[in-house]
Amino acid sequence: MATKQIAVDKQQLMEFYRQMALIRRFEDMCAEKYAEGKIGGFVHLYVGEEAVAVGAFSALEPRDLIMTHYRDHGHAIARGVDTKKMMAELLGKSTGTSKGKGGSMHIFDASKGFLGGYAIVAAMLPMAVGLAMGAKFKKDGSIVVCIFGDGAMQEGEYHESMLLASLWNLPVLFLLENNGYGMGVSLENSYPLKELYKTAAAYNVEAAPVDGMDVEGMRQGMLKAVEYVRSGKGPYLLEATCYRFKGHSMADPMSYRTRAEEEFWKKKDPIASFKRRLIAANLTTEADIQKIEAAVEKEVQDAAKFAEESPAPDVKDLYTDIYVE
Ligand SMILES: Cc1ncc(C[n+]2csc(CCOP(=O)(O)OP(=O)(O)O)c2C)c(N)n1
Ligand SMILES: [Mg+2]
Repeated sequence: MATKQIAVDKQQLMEFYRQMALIRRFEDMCAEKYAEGKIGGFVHLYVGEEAVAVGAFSALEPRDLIMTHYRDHGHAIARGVDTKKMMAELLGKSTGTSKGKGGSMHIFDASKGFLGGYAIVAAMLPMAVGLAMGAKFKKDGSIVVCIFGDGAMQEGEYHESMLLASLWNLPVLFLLENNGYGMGVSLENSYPLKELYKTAAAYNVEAAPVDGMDVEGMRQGMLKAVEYVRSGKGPYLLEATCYRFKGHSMADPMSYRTRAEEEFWKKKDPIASFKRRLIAANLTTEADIQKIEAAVEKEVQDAAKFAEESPAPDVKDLYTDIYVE
């Protein structure tokens, strides 16, 4: 493995912190705007899972392509999608990433290789396989990363996609976010296997588990997976164990899990624990962290202001960006 890539300098560690803090604060603002009735449709927050996106995407290159599910704000931010355009999209404004026509579940920015949030569980898995087939034909060295949940893993598309990706030796990295729940149903009550990465063996696909609450661990697990896929060895399944601190969507009272379980996971908070590690290793100070938090606060306030002040799409826009004019 390319060890020089693993060595992360102080600046990069602080950047991991900034990105995770930005995602957390952005999500809090989404909750506020949702409560004010300014966001239509569903909003699924990524709070608690920040280390997965930030650690994972730090191992990618700009030419790589990403597809994900509806819990997509954190992924988009970690990929560098503009937070102003994202907030405008959430508020249905014409300045949004998809001119306000996609909303929370469909953040899309082709310039960043970020090919969408998808609302239909597991629907992006076969599409990612198609993209990977394209990458293989083009021989451009890119890989495709497809993010999906433990609930999606139980859909037929997962198994079909693993089968074809393996059979055709495609450059696709399946990144499974195992947060233990699909809506209000626990993995325990819905699947007979705890270690989901083991399902890859049925398709002769290389796989590994990784701690999704640890941003540095995530990066290392991803670097190994990315190197494998990019070198042409075929698909890879990386299972990140994590926990969503909030409900499935904003409309979820979370009556299906105990407060004790939530407390157990909150002790592993990926941002708080990373901050403790950085300070203990003398890599940063409380004052430096405060500076980052202040910059993050400003960015999110600016994003909210931009979104609020942006115009709604025009009625005539109902007839644009569609297949048939
Ligand atoms: C095909 C399909 N079936 C059901 C739903 C309703 N639904 C939305 S999210 C979800 C749970 C998915 O859980 P998981 O894949 O673990 O992702 P997580 O929400 O935990 O991030 C379900 C069943 C849907 N959107 N699409
Ligand atoms: Mg889940």
